[in-house]
Amino acid sequence: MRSTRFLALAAVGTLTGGALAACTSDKTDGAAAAGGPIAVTATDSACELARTTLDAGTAVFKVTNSGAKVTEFYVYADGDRVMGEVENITPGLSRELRVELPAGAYQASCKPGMVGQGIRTALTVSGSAAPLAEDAALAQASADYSRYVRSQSTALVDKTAEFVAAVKAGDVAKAKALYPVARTYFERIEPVAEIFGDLDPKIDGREDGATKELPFTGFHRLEKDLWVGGDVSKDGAIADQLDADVRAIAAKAQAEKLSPLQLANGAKELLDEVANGKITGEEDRYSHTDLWDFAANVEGSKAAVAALRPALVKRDPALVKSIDEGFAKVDAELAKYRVGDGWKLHNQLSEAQLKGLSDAINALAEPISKVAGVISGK
Ligand SMILES: [Cu+2]
Repeated sequence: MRSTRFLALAAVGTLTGGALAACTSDKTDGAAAAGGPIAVTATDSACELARTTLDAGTAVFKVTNSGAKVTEFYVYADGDRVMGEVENITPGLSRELRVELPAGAYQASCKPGMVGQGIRTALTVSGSAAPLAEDAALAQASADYSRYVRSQSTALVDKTAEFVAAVKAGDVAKAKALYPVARTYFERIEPVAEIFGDLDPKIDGREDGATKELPFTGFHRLEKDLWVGGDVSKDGAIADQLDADVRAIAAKAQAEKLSPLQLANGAKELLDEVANGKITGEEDRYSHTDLWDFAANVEGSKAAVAALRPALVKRDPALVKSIDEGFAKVDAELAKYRVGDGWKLHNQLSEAQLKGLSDAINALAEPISKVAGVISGK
């Protein structure tokens, strides 16, 4: 689960730069633009797409934030199933999103401030295109990654049940020890979790993101009660709800088959999670166990890349080399803070040490962001 709080702060910092960004319209009509990226101009009150009728296949959206708020862009299928998303587009910035879309009806959505249903536009996709998974190596990537999701989600259910049992037994010390461990299984498969709408915020939402419809529940609610109040005697219902939500998301994740582009996008999203939630200490603000999540996000990203590896090696061996180097640097940086089976607490790290971690993540994010383009050939 990403945060909105720290992103709001980031937005303030970039306001001046953002205001200079010209609100250029890339509107081109018809055939001339058919092959190129679809320009999306996002402001605080509008979400303009240069085209809304697309050919089946890989669609490339180029989202430019011309507003003052941090925004994000989603492509939804029926029932608000997320086909693809790109978050944290700060004012003045452009980011690309590649999504494989078979013929059908979809909705595009910009979410200024990264909240709510967003500003929606209907998308119509027609015709047919060979799915990327027709390529044997890419089909294999999806199958391999599904196996990873199955193993992680099974462990997530088990470890969450142990954590929940400790909470319900009022064993604060045991619950505190199990909290970061149970979470690692969730954080590894977070891009899959985010496909399923409200389950992710129910399990992993923060207090400042809570609403009337989605009150403060899940891991972080119990984290607060364990670390701040030291009292979970009234949390039986919250604990049961977390157990049920985790079982529900695990069942859905196991039934899901991620497309090769969802794997590629997920590998990048996990690093964005690290940059925005973990380096800042935002995610585990009461327990300061952020480095457990940090390592899990990196491992999840690595697993997605590993699944895509045979396909990537064929298409761009140099990219694979720089990704490997990037992961090795992150691992070396992280290893400095290993303590037994776990990690140092976030508040035990100096600014300089956090900067070292942040630099390594940013250096890795650069080649990882190219994976989707290489996979889709677009
Ligand atoms: Cu999270």
